[in-house]
Amino acid sequence: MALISLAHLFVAILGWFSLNSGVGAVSCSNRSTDINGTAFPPLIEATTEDLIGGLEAGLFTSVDLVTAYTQRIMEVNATLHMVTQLNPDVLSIAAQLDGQRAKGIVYGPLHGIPILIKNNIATADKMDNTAGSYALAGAKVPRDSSVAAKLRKAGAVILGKTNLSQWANYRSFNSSNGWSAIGGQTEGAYYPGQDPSGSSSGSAVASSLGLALAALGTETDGSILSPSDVNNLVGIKPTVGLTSRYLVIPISEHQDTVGPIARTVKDAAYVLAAIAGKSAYDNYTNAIPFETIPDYVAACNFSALQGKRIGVPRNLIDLTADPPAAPIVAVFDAALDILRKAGATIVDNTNFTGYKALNEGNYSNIVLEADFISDLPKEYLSQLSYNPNKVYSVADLRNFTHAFPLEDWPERDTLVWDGALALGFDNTSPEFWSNYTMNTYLAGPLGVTGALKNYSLDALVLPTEFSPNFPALIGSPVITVPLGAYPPNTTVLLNEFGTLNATAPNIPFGISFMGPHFSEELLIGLAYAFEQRSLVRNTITPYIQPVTELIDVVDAKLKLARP
Ligand SMILES: *[C@@H]1O[C@H](CO)[C@@H](O)[C@H](O)[C@H]1NC(C)=O
Ligand SMILES: *[C@@H]1O[C@H](CO)[C@@H](O)[C@H](O)[C@H]1NC(C)=O
Ligand SMILES: *[C@@H]1O[C@H](CO)[C@@H](O)[C@H](O)[C@H]1NC(C)=O
Ligand SMILES: *[C@@H]1O[C@H](CO)[C@@H](O)[C@H](O)[C@H]1NC(C)=O
Ligand SMILES: *[C@@H]1O[C@H](CO)[C@@H](O)[C@H](O)[C@H]1NC(C)=O
Ligand SMILES: *[C@@H]1O[C@H](CO)[C@@H](O)[C@H](O)[C@H]1NC(C)=O
Ligand SMILES: *[C@@H]1O[C@H](CO)[C@@H](O)[C@H](O)[C@H]1NC(C)=O
Ligand SMILES: *[C@@H]1O[C@H](CO)[C@@H](O)[C@H](O)[C@H]1NC(C)=O
Ligand SMILES: *[C@@H]1O[C@H](CO)[C@@H](O)[C@H](O)[C@H]1NC(C)=O
Ligand SMILES: *[C@@H]1O[C@H](CO)[C@@H](O)[C@H](O)[C@H]1NC(C)=O
Ligand SMILES: *[C@@H]1O[C@H](CO)[C@@H](O)[C@H](O)[C@H]1NC(C)=O
Ligand SMILES: CC(=O)N[C@H]1CO[C@H](CO)[C@@H](O)[C@@H]1O
Repeated sequence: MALISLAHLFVAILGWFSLNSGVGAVSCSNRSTDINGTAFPPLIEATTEDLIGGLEAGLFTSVDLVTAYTQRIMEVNATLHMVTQLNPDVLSIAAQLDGQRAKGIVYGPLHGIPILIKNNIATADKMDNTAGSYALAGAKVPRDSSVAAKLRKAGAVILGKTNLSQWANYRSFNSSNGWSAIGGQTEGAYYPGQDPSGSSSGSAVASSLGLALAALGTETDGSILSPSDVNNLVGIKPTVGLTSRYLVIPISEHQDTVGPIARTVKDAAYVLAAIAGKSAYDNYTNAIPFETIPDYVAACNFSALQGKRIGVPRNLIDLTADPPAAPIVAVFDAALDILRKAGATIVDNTNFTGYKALNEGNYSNIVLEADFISDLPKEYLSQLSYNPNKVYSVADLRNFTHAFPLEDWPERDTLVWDGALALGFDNTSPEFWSNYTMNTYLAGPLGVTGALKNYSLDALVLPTEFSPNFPALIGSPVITVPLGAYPPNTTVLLNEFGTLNATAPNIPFGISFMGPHFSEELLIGLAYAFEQRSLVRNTITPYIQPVTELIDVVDAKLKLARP
């Protein structure tokens, strides 16, 4: 359900660009965001605890929050295309949650707090779930996906659906990150025409601008981590099986996972706590090793790095990579000193010895192709209660896409599906199993789990650009935290499709913490301790921001009440 595209970039020297040139920019307003004389942060910074505090104090309601976020979405959506659909019932849902809070009924910390979800996570309501394709427009599911149901049970308000790289980037070799036929082209907010990365592009752009508290993304290989990386965010890619994939449009049962994309580690921890846990509909969740899910919010401990051994698999850092990694690596190396000062021991060159064989082999492509051929029909298409275009297989989907002009074929090809269909086997075959075994051996014992064991490490760190692949193949967790941004003298480079600015001044990047399966509690602690010591996020300013704040909504309401 989610892959980033390999970024082989054309170099286009578009000259120097000074920051804050302000194309449609409304940044750094000094306007007070106080509500009724009580200090309240701007929504681009407001945390879960700020929102809980405001709701509990009666400074605003969940309806006010929904109203403010909706107005913010409308302010920037025409430029950034990050939200494809708003929940038409959202105001009545918020009003109901407000009523319950007034009676002292609070489902949990997220009670009444708006969250956006990626347009491949199904909800049994008036919203579509399409992976951005007209093939699934109007299709219906029998019930909520497990994660949507868990969000509702936690009291969260599902505000709308976010745009994505179509089919979570599992269709084409020549499309662009964040493009879908239904959602158009998502762009990032840190540079005009910014490649938002993907495939959870809209979730990341929406979180980055405070268009909801946070958003859910999905990842198969990089699709939470990479958009979080370039949009100045915290992304948690959970262990495969910690969050249920039931009624999430799949790519690979072995690699798909659902996780939060948020502005702070603690916000991400609140959302992960709401969606983690067993589901009768996804038996990979039976692998969860704890009776009760750990307290991820309590794991946010400023001292968590004290005494930890942290490795750097240096051979994954490719200095010849596109986009150019040198500015990132310089900031990353400086960050290692922050970890040391926080009491961690850094063990450098804990290299992943499987790197070369993994890159030279084709095992991981074969695993995804065979999984997709099996999983899309079995786990999703056959589960639909209404399938208007009668798309039941990858072959049907290819035919639909080739025949439907808005799918932009052949301009954007379907070579990924063509390859999967040509493979000739699915994930029940012996060929699949031998490839899967090689893949997980090279990425595990000769990769993540091997390095952790051989060097007696608690965790590993990498610039996020290089972190997704090994953990993806073995289903182990990763958390990315903001680290820095490209400097003003950065040369602007286009994406491969030639339509977006993939590297440019002010485009953010992050640092990733990786650990063993189900080590989210540990990783959240490490990520939080780093975040609180570096506090990078609020030093990087988007070129475009909405201006609506809660105070505007509350004022308008008071004026209405007393004209
Ligand atoms: C905000 O305040 C600072 C310091 O008072 C001032 O330099 C800056 O120009 C103000 N910015 C705006 C957008 O008013
Ligand atoms: C807002 O302030 C007024 C006057 O200070 C006070 O009466 C009212 O209770 C406050 N409302 C909220 C929601 O805090
Ligand atoms: C987002 O923008 C697109 C393009 O302008 C528009 O068609 C769509 O309706 C907008 N989405 C929302 C939720 O308003
Ligand atoms: C990419 O950046 C260049 C240079 O700043 C700018 O002229 C161009 O409009 C941007 N591309 C898009 C798609 O906005
Ligand atoms: C998991 O569920 C699938 C059906 O969704 C079933 O085919 C498979 O046998 C189950 N596996 C285990 C280990 O229970
Ligand atoms: C925070 O971490 C430190 C160092 O590991 C530990 O001593 C302390 O007990 C932790 N605090 C909490 C509240 O868990
Ligand atoms: C690890 O990789 C780095 C970068 O490729 C290399 O310089 C170093 O020699 C390697 N160390 C070991 C122990 O293999
Ligand atoms: C796809 O379309 C081709 C040509 O129109 C047709 O021959 C074939 O049967 C179709 N395949 C499926 C799976 O519908
Ligand atoms: C994408 O690739 C297809 C062939 O696979 C080609 O027909 C199409 O022109 C390409 N699109 C672009 C924008 O290069
Ligand atoms: C992987 O799949 C290919 C078929 O595409 C097969 O030839 C090969 O034997 C499989 N196993 C390994 C370990 O390569
Ligand atoms: C940008 O400036 C830095 C520091 O002055 C310098 O090291 C770097 O080479 C420059 N980069 C480019 C692309 O000119
Ligand atoms: C549902 C929705 O919002 N669709 C819009 C997404 O963006 C494209 C292109 O900008 C529009 O044409 C759609 O109407």
